[in-house]
Amino acid sequence: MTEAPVAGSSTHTAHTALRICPFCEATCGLTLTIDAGQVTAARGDRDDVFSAGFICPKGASFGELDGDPDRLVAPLVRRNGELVETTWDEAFQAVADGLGAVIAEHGGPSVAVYAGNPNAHTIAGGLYVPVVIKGLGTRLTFSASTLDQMPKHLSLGLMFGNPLAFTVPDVDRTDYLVVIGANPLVSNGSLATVADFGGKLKALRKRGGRLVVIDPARTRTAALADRHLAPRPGTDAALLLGVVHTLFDEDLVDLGALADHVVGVEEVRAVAADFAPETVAGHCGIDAEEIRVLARGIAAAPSAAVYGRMGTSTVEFGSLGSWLVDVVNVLTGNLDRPGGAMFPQSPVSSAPRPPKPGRGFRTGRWHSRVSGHPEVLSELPATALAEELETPGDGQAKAIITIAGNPVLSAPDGERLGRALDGVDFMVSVDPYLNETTRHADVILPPPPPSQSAHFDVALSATPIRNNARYSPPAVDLPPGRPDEPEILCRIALILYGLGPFADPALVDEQVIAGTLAKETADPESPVAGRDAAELVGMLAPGRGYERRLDLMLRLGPYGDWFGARPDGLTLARLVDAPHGIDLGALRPRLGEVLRTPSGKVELAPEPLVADVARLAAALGRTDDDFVLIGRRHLRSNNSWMHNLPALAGGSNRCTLHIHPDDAADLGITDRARIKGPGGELEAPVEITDAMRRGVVSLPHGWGHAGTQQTVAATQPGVNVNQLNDGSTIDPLSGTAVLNGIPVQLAPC
Ligand SMILES: Nc1nc2c(c(=O)[nH]1)N[C@H]1C(S)=C(S)[C@@H](COP(=O)(O)OP(=O)(O)OC[C@H]3O[C@@H](n4cnc5c(=O)[nH]c(N)nc54)[C@H](O)[C@@H]3O)O[C@H]1N2
Ligand SMILES: Nc1nc2c(c(=O)[nH]1)N[C@H]1C(S)=C(S)[C@@H](COP(=O)(O)OP(=O)(O)OC[C@H]3O[C@@H](n4cnc5c(=O)[nH]c(N)nc54)[C@H](O)[C@@H]3O)O[C@H]1N2
Ligand code: SF4
Ligand SMILES: [Mo]
Repeated sequence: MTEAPVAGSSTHTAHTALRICPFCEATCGLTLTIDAGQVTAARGDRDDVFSAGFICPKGASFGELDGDPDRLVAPLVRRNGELVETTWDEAFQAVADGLGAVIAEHGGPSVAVYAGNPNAHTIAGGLYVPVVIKGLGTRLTFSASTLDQMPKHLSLGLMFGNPLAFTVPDVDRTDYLVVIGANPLVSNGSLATVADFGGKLKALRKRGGRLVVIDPARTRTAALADRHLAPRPGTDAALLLGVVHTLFDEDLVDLGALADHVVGVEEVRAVAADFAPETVAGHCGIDAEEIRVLARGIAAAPSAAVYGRMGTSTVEFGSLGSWLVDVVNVLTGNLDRPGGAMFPQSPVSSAPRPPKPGRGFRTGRWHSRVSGHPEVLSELPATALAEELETPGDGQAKAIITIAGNPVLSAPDGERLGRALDGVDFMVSVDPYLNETTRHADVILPPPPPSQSAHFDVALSATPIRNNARYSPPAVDLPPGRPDEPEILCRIALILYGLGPFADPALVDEQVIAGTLAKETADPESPVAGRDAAELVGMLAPGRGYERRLDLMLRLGPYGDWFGARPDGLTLARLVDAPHGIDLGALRPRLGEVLRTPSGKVELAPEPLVADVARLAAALGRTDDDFVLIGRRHLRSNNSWMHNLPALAGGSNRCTLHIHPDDAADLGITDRARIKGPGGELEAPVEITDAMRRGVVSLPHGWGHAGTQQTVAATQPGVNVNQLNDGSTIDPLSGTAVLNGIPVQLAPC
């Protein structure tokens, strides 16, 4: 992947290398300039098959992010209460001793795991976090998913029998896009992998399409829209029920080609009967006629897609909202058709099997010990982590492994979580920074920076608006003796398997490979049915364990070479030979391949969701005198871990409260406000802006930096919005924290 030397550098031999950006879900291809092992510049790779040169300020700061002097270069272990640098061997020995002692006394299931957001962006997160969890045999697994998209997994699971069957708006081809509770111009998109989302929205409007944005704030995305509706926070599910009601009421339901593949339409009609636009208008703070116009617009468009994200998900009725987004897509015939909401096909998913009914999707196969929350996708709510750590008794979490997560800032009531983390017998963190969470650890194992890591989008290959496959080998060699993140996680797994801290990490991969091939060769529907597993193992590219596993997944996948059966198919070697990636074409209808419900059809009215509507009905009459708090993201930020770079921090990227001018005047608030929520009180500087709906204020998350080694972040720490939240309100079906729509009281200070 190393290309020609860069001209004009006489003393160094600078060169360029291509690298997929791991900093958000847009997965842009970058061209890095590398000088003496340091990334000195980054620009968009114009030849990238997916992103075609797009880059944002974070990608452009790749070098600074990669070379941040506060990144840990050596592991830290706690000695006499202090975290001090040590060697890798000593660090892994400390992990073996510390976890070993807990496991000997209480068993692997007493060790909790918290996996954070960057796992969605690394090979290690995709391929090795599951191995660590399996090695523990623990049910105490937590992740950022219950601070984010778990409602979507739940609704996809119940509707399609597959919680990973993401419905992605076909932004390139749609005639009518409804963005509800998302701000892709700032976030660059989420659960819809789109490079240059803003450019594509402009293109949509230029070709005569319509963009409707539903958001209590006039965001940058809303500013681009033909129509902006600003509802009260937390009311998307009611609003969408009003849309569904209108579709039935005005005879606009038309399933088109889906008609034979959907059950539950009449149940949905019955559910929506009580939610006329006039009934929900007051609750939503939107005129009934606006809701009807929205429904008519979606129904009348040649193609349309409704796309919801954080504002629809991390709210009181997040599962209902996530479900209703796709209910509207189905009722208007827009699911699984070009221009609608479509199912991408990941190159590392299984090759399609013939359509057949599945076992469906179930939650609650076990429950959390303290509050009895149902498991969802084998996870418990992140808001339940602290109580599982701190409540004594059988089944208490005695140790924890955090991987790429900072829940002390990102989850509600981090102060309590921090105390709980201090109370465990042993804590390991795999993280490049000493931060608000990892400072509680006994051992911190820092992965190398992105330039020294290979990249493949294991998770995000399930959500692109155009199918593709791209791989970046490390752009810079790892320093001798430094393990990459796959190796770190493999060595933890080997400790858990009882093989000690110094076993060969490749053992993990060879075991996974052998297990996968044994299953595939025995499966009559597999493309390698009946073949000799050992012979297939021998055909895998030599290389590091993760390379062999990626080769395996690509070759068994829908575009794979099926181990020679389709010689033109994908292998890792082919991806390496195509450094700008391989385009696999526009999304195509594939509902039959996706569906795994017991009925073999789209289940439009899953019982748990229908039952939850009663909770929503009860909320309709509720009026609140308080203000309502929502979140806010910034283009030059990423959750909690990008406030440490001079190029990204500062300017408009500040931890301030946004409030409408009339609200500020009523309250006598000018430059600072005191904010009181269910979990605590904070003071923050104020920015007065008519972009906010009246009665709604926003404060970004990921701030409140304290007690860490992030020197730039420490100069502008901000406050931790999640300290206003005690975490007691969750979306009950998915266990997802309510992060948007929190009642707060405001006062000047
Ligand atoms: N109030 C409020 N709270 C929110 C949100 C909100 O909108 N409002 N958003 C929520 C959402 S959507 C999410 S996803 C969560 C995020 O929740 P978390 O994932 O818990 O938090 P992050 O801030 O993303 O922390 C990422 C951690 O990964 C580390 N890291 C970065 N790169 C790597 C890597 O390559 N390998 C490893 N091992 N570690 C790495 C960073 O140093 C940091 O410690 O926050 C949630 N919290
Ligand atoms: N620059 C940047 N990019 C990021 C991140 C980042 O921190 N910074 N984080 C990444 C992560 S982890 C994620 S999950 C994605 C999130 O991607 P998005 O969901 O697109 O990002 P948010 O800014 O959280 O957008 C949520 C929007 O919902 C609105 N909202 C709040 N409450 C409600 C409500 O009740 N109803 C409606 N309709 N709207 C509401 C908010 O005003 C906000 O504009 O972004 C990713 N990309
Ligand atoms: S949009 Fe996301 S993937 Fe693209 S350069 Fe920016 S941070 Fe990286
Ligand atoms: Mo997220």
